Amino acid sequence: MKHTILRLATLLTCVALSACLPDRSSDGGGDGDGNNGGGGVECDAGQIFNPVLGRCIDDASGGNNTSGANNTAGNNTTGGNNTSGENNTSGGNNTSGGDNNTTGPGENNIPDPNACGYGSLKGRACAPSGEVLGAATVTVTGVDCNEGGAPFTLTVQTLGDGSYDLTDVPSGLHEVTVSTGGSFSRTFPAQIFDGQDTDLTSQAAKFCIENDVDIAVIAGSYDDVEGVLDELGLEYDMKGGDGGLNQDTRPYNEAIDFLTDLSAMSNYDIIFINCGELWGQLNSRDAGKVTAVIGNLRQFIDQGKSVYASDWAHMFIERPMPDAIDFLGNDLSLADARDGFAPQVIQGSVENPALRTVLGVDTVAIDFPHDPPVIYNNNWTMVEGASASATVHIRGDADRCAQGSLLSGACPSVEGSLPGSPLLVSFRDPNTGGAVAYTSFHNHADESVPVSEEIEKILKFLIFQL
Ligand SMILES: [Ca+2]
Ligand SMILES: [Ca+2]
Repeated sequence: MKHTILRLATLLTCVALSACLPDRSSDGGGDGDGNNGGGGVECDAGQIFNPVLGRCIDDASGGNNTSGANNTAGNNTTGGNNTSGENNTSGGNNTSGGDNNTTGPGENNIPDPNACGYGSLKGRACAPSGEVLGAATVTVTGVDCNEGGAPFTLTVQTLGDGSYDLTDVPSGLHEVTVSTGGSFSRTFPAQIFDGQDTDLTSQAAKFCIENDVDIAVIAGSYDDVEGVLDELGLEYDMKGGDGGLNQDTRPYNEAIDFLTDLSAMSNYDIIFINCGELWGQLNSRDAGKVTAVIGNLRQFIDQGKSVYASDWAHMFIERPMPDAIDFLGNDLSLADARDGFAPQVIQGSVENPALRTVLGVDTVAIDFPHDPPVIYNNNWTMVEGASASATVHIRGDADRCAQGSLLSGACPSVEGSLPGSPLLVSFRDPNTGGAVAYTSFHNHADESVPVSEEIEKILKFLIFQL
């Protein structure tokens, strides 16, 4: 019994003095536990006093707090402005230290847009359809914080898969333009952070080439360039055509009405004229309008715009721009130029480096099939040279027709060849920016005979040069 009374007395004494047991909730200062910044406030167990916030906050992980700015213990020295230490998960303006700070040398730092230095920009160029665009030009323009705000321009060409990677880009908010050398482009802002990659690849679809180029297409019996435009997601207006093999006059009249109306033409940036019978029909039905059509096409090009014609439509670019492309023989003679034999497959040498980037090969098979009848292809229009300032994208040794009657479409066999014949030529006037482009080969009007994957890529590339 005596023993029991003594132990009870000791316990009562301890409660009164608050000194016998460790008191983890006592944080009123002077207790030596380091969890008091001087506020004189009692904090609960597992908390520390924050002098800036003026209240207790969780001390969740010892010296590395996971929440709350203005930590007084651990590696954080002041609120929101930690000057050292690792693994601060919130609070801005950490100025140095280890990982996960908002700036500084570690990993996973949230970039500071105001930090001046250099970063990189990655992405992928694409057509409006989302198809990748190889050999496109990516230009970044802005002011260089490292050079006192001096203007800068950086340029890179996309690879065959449309990707680009620009390094050593000054940090800051800049303007990025993706262009393809012709009418097509897209401009958007991009923020570059010091020491960081700005990688737009996963959201490339937001930055595809804009569908704001106005395109007119004139149909032709043997070509279907609009099928390629469809695949690229490009919009266009049909402006008549050659009326097909039955020589329908309604589309013919619509086409010639358009080509004799410069103001109507001027609503467009590019006119595509498909391989077909339109030139022959114009000369036989409306010889008096030939001069007006040629003059309008020339003025259209002089406005800085572009005309693409394939194969039997070649006079629509030869006549307004006679110096750009040297067609076989006398350039005013249809019979001279229409001498290509079909069927044949030409091993074309890819001469334009940009097109090589797109194709990933140096030579490409250019197929001139002969079947079915709608793509006969014999008597295809041959090129023997081009202006020194023109671009010959592809050339190859081409078999010519044995003497036959052009009017009857006869091309019974091979006789001779035209070595190194340009098969795809484009020309851009350095003064006006206007351009013409010509291909001997083309998409097929008959969809049951699709062109090869390479030819499709070539035609898509060509469209974006216009
Ligand atoms: Ca010529
Ligand atoms: Ca010639």
